[in-house]
Amino acid sequence: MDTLTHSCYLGFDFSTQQLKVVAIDEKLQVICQSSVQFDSDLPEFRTQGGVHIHEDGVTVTSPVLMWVKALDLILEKMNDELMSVGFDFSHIKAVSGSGQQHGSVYWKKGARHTLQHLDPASCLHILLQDRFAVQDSPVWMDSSTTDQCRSLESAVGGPQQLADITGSRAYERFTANQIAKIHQLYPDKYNETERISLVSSFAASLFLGDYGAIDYSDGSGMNLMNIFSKKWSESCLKATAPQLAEKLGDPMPSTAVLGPVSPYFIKRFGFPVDCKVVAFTGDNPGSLAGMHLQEGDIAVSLGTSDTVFLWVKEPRPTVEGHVFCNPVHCESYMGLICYKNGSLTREKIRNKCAGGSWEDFSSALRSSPRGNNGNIGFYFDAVEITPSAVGIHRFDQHDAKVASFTPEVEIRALVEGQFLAKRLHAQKLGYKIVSVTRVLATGGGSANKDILQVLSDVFNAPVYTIDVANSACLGSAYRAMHGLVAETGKSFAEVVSEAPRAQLAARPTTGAEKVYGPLLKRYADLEAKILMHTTQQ
Ligand code: XUL
Repeated sequence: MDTLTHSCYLGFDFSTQQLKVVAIDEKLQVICQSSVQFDSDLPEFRTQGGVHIHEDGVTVTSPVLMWVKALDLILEKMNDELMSVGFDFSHIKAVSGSGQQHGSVYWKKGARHTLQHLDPASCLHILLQDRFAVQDSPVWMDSSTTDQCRSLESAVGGPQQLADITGSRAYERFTANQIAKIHQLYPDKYNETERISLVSSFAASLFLGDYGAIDYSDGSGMNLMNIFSKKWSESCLKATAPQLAEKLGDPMPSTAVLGPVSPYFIKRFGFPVDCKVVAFTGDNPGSLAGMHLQEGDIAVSLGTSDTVFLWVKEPRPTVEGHVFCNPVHCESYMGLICYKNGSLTREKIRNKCAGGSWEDFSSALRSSPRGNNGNIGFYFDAVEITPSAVGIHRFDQHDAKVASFTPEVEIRALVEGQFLAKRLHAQKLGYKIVSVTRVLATGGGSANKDILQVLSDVFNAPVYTIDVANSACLGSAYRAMHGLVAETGKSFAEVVSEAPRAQLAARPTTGAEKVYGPLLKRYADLEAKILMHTTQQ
């Protein structure tokens, strides 16, 4: 094998329940992968699903040392995995990674010095065991900071004003509100803190042997960074905690090379001296890279909850959804929208209207007209996130509220309604459908061709399916590769042009836009109505 094809790149994903790693070669082929499950591989930390849910039911944390120990473990495993395919750590040109978003790590004073002088004879979790001011890191599942959210919003003039600066209104899981809580409840721990990292930049720091910068994309999930100037917002910093800017360090582009891998990795594992650490980012931005989303694309993940990622050029932050800096293209943005009523609602309507059969559900979609003769439905069994509303609301072609639909109309109303909502809220965040737009569908629901045909018609764009089981991890490996050439102006799209392609699953039917353009307008008006009557059934 020649030296070029014998190089590889590592992508890590520090997610909620596990740490994963994937290695790719120069041709972007996955050569091997490994994972550590926190609950079962590290039972001494006694987590469930990788977290501790505290007695109050709203505080959710993970032990920071568990993440460190998981890295010790996965590197040992990966050594064997690489050997089994004829590689070893000396072939690695660059590493990057992603982490669950919003979670925070509090390094104790003196920890930087420790990171810079790690003894290669010992494990990371032993070397770093007393190096954190806060042992239990708050994670994205925490919802204990409502007071801090309201106070941050009022300090900057309200929720929309905060979204205008940081890309999102205040959310409990966002890092500013978690930091404010730590400062208020444990001022000593806050004062003992030398550096605050996100899960992503904490992981980068381990590889770097120094504090790794927070990247712009994951930094957008903090309610602290101005997503346009890409600097910490003075008013947000001030409203959160004292001396915060110095504890955060300056954010950096997501494509930046942070530096060479630390001597610890060279001596302990045999990484090459010129192996680079490319900025780590959040798992959702990592997935955008893993799916190689391009300008104008939208990714729709149809799972328990539905998630939408957007590539946006000119974002318009709102109080619904999030705008992050784009992880692979400095001048662009990414939108993220979460919908709570996803596959459980689709299954409920399938059970009620199609006798539990996806086949019958599909045939109802095939035999009903596009636009559903003007009938529109909203199906929010659980309180919806986007928009904030609840209940089942059905409207006929004259916008009159009706109590029920026939099974066939109900099935189409559900599917069209879910996709109209996605298009509506994506457009509200500044998303524009352009001639090259692709809709990338993932998740369990994307297996159904008839659902995908409705998706294609509603967006008037072709739908492609893509397997994203490892998207954040794979995206990190791609980003590691791109990071090495980003400075030369080479685009991420060029670097991943040889990566496995998404498969075309549906094309829009001729005339679809004539049906769904006007329907979208009506859907938006009706949605505004139900916001005011959220308890009606
Ligand atoms: C996004 C979010 C989660 C985490 C967990 O805002 O909170 O998706 O990133 O993986």
